[in-house]
Amino acid sequence: MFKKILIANRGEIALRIQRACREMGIKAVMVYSEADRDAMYVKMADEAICIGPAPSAQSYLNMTAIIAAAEVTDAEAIHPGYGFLSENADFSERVEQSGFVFIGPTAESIRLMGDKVSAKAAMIKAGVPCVPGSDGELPNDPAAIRAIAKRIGYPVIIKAAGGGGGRGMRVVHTEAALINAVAMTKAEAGTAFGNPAVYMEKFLENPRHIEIQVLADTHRNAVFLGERDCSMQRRHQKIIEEAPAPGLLRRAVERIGERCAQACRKIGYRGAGTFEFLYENGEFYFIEMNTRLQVEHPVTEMVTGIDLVRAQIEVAAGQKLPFTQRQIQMKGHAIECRINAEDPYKFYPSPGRITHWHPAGGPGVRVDSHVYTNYFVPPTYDSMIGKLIVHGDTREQALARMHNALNETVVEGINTNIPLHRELVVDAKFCEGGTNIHYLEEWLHQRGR
Ligand code: MV4
Repeated sequence: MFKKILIANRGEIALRIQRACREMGIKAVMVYSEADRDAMYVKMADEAICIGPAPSAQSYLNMTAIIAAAEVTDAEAIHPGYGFLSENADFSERVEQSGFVFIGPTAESIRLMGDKVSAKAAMIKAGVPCVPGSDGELPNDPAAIRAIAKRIGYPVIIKAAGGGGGRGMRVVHTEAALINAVAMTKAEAGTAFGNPAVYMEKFLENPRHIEIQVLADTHRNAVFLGERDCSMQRRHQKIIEEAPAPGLLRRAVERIGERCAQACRKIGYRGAGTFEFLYENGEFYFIEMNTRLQVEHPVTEMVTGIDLVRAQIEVAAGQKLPFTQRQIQMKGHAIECRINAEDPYKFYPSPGRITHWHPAGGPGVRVDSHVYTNYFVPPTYDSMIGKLIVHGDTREQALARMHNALNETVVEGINTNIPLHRELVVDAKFCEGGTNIHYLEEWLHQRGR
C-alpha cells in the first residue's frame, strides 16, 4: 500500500479523499491555490504545497506544478478527485511517465471514453445497449446524413464526439432543419473541443438519467454497485441524487449492471467508473461513461456500505477487489442534496464569508463539506459547498430524514439552495418517485420568479 498520496483537487472532495487516506494510514499531501490557502483541509494535511494563483488554469489544471509537488514531497500516487484533471488522459499519462500512480483508469481508457463515438462503439461491441443512432461519426454527404435520420426517425439529436455532459448537442425535429443543424454542431465542436466529429441518435423525449457504478481491479475483476437516479437536474447540473432508483425492477438493474461489469473486463478497465444511461419505457440506453469518482458517489456508499475512495486506492495499488459481486448487497435508500452557494431560485452565485455554519446530524445523516464558521467561499470555483446525504430503511424514511437535516442545517452570511431543497423534498411528484430529467426545470418554471 502507498505511504503517501497527493490529492490534486480542492473543496469537499479533497477533504473526502484526505479522510480515506487518514483511515488507511496513508499520508496526504494537499496542493492548493492562493484562494484556498486558509481552507481547513489544507491546514489539516500532512503536507501542503501552493501550486499557483486562484484561477484553475494556473493551479488545479497546472499539470507541471502538480507533478512537481508530487516530486518534492515524495508522494507515490495522485488522486485527481472529480472535475479539473480527473478525466484528462494526457495528465494520467504524464503522472505515470513521471513515476507516480494515477488513481484512476489508464490514459487509454480515459481516451476511449472521452471520445463519445469510440465509447459507443466499444459499448456496442461489449453488449451494452445504446440509443439507436448513426454507426459512428456522421459522413460529410448530406444525402447520407438524411438517410441516417430517416432510418432512426425524427426527432434526432446531433452530438459532438468530443462533447459530453450536455455540451455540444442539438435536437432536430424535421428534415428541413437537419443539414444546417449538423453544420452548426460541427463548427461549434471544432472550436470547443478541437474535434468537429459529430454523431446522431434518436432523441428520447422523456427519459430518466440512471447511472451504474462500477469498480474494477487490475486482475480483470469487475463488479457493479447498483444504480443512482440523477434525474433531478437543472442545465445539466445535478442537484439531488438517490440510490436505488425508485420503481426500477431489481432484475433489470442486475441485468444491465452485469453488462457494465462485463464491458469493464473486456476493455481492461481499472478503478471506479460510471455508466450513464437514459431510461425510458423500461429500457436502458447507454450514453456516456465517466472515468472518475463522481460527486454523487456517497449515495452508493450509503446503500452498499462500501467506501469507494478506499477501493479506488486499493485497486490503484494493485490489490484485488476485496469483495465479489455476490457480497455486494444494497440496503435501504440514500438521497443526496448538493448544497450550493447560490440564490435558491435565481441561481446567481453567492460567494463570500460564512458567518455561521451548523451542520445537521442524527441517525443516517452524513455531511460531506469542507466549510466552517468564518470560511470564505471563493468566487473562483464551482458553487458547491457541500453535500447532505441521508440513509433510511425506506425512501420515505430517507425523505423524512432529509427534510429534518435540511431544517437543521444553518448557513449564514451567504445564500444557499437549501430553501429550494426544502421545497423539493416535500413535493408530491418527487416524493412519489420516478420524475424525469425535465421535471425540475418544469417545476421551477411553474413556480415562477
Ligand atoms: C440525450 C437526450 C435525449 N436523447 N440523448 C445531456 C447530457 C449528456 N450526457 C446527454 N444528454 C442527453 N442526451 C438522446 N439520444 C437527452 C439528454 C439530456 C439530459 C440527459 C441526462 C440528464 C439531463 C439531461 C438534460 C437534458 C438533455
